[in-house]
Amino acid sequence: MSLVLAAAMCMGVVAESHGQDTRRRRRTEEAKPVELTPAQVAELTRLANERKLNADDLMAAAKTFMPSGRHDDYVLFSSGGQSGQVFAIGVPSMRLLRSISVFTPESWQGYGFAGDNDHVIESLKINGKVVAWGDTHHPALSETKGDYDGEWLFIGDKANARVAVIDLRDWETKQIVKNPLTISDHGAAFVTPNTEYVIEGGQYATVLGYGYAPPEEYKKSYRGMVTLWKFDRAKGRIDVANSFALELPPYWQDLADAGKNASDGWFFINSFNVEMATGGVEKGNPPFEAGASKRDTDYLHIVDWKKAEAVFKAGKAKAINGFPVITLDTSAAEGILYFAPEPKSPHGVDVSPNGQYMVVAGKLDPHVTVYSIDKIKAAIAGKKFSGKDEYGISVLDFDAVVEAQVELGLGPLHTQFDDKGYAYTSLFLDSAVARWTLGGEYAKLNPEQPWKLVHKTPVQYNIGHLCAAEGDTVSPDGGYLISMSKWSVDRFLTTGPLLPQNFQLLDISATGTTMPVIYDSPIGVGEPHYCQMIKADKLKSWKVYPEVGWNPHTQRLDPNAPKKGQEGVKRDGSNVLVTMTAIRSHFTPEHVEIQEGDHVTWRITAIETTQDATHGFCIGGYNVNLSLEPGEYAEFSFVADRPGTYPFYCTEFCSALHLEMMGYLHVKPRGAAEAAPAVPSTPVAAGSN
Ligand code: CUK
Ligand code: CUA
Repeated sequence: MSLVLAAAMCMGVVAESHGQDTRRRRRTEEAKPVELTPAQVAELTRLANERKLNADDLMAAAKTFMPSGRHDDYVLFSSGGQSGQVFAIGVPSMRLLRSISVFTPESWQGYGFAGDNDHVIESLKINGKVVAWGDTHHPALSETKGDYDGEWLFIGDKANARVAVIDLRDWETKQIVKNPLTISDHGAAFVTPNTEYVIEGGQYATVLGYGYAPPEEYKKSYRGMVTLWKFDRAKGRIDVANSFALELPPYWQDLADAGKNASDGWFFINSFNVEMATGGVEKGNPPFEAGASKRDTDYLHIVDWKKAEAVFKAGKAKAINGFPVITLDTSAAEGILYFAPEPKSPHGVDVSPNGQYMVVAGKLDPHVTVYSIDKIKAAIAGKKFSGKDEYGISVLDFDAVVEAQVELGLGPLHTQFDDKGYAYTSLFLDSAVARWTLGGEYAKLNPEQPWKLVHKTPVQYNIGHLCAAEGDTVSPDGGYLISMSKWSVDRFLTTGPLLPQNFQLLDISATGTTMPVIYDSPIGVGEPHYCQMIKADKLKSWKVYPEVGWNPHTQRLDPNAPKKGQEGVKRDGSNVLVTMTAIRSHFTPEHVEIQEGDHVTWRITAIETTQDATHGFCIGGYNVNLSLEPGEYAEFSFVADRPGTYPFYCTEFCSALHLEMMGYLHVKPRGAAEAAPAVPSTPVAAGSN
């Protein structure tokens, strides 16, 4: 063996043993109590003055800085807006940990780049057309007894009415379902307290089942809907066969939230455009924005989902586009759906941790309106109705169901909760986060009067959603709150006319009027809407796949996964099967010789077991790139319709000899002078290790 080769292999060995490298150190323990020397205080003061930092800035830095190797306390799962993805961000450092591909192909993760018939691309088809993006709005972590359990994450695509299921063991998308009734949605996804159902609420009314009717027939033919997707936790998939929907009037349903504790068994949906305005500025009609805001009230939809489930199971749903739908008549007759008036164009509805209160924020009303589930139940039982809507649904008497109205400021949108009896509401027009007190059993938790505004912290600028630590569960943690500010304007360096959104971290650990912004984080990849913040130690993520040859799509060992020593290229007519393994720092085999026109199936196992020893695999010109995480098995196929010599290589810098981790795909032109060489049909000898 030459010296050079010996040295190179040695480097490979060093790289391969990296996982056990004792030089790696991570700071997990708390540092010793700090005592700054006078010299350090002087240096810190000098630095602060040099960088123009005040005492609050130093405090904010101390609250958010993560020493190298220290882990964050929380993970924020954020919608990625038009990027179609989910972002995972550490809190309090606000460091981006990962983008999870959901509705948009993404090459680093090899998501949608596995040749022809890629299962991701197949799953993105709507009516036969690949729709390769999404407008993700509302992520929903799976819950057990109303608390995040860290197992699954769901997210809706507003543009195309799809819901995705992400497995939080490997943080990969496992399933995408397309709503069979509606083209676009909005109130997705929300889960019931034990993740029995993943709820997908709609928004813009259409003719259910992708039908057509002119706007003149709006009231007669257009409808809203809410879909209850049954989640099968054992299978980790939405069980479409046991899912159903409710027909709703063509009011534009907006956000939704599931009841919990006192309101378990119910869910709540806002609406706007109860006016049923049909717009048409081009014909001299009032535009939607005016037409949909004429009335003083819209309707809070109150749904008894346990009753709806029983009605569905009793076979009383009617099929639309092959999907079971409980009609408005059935909902009215069975007492599944009720309305309560809610002030002017509401946006968010959020259920308090004890399930007692539903907080509705009206975009055009400076108050939040708080409904009580006890009062709602009593009003339904006592038939305290103020009438019926045009579709026969009973409207509850407003005064009979409202607990409080709290004046907060301009443009209230969304509300979250903490562990101290406070609620937090985003004020879009005021550009502020309002802290206010809950009443009832929460009144004893804080010193202020119940149902009162306590404080407003300005944010920059125009906050949409906000998110407190586990702030929409039965047991919020308090401590941190994210302001998902829509505009950043002057907060960062200018990035051309398109500017990032601004996630701002607020410290909500103190009571009263202390609630400072302690970090600004630009999000330059899409416009996120909602996010949820989970305690990091609830996540039980895999470090590597459980076994070598693991198929992430089935989440089990795959019988087709190539094993070491069995690699090779086999031909059957014009079908070629490539069986490959990948390990630092080589693919086996390294040469793959085929004929133009061959149908190629290519299987690769990453036979690594070391954490983070990920390889990539690309074939330039054939639109193939895979991410081969330790233990992962992947398969792709393509038709070799372009002859030539194609280097394939590893796209992750995996070792000192990463650049050498390559090989050639030789596609011989049809009718080349030399007859096709017999490609080896016996396994190729394994590599040098
Ligand atoms: S929506 Cu975006 S700010 Cu889609 Cu939840 Cu309120
Ligand atoms: Cu494997 Cu680079």
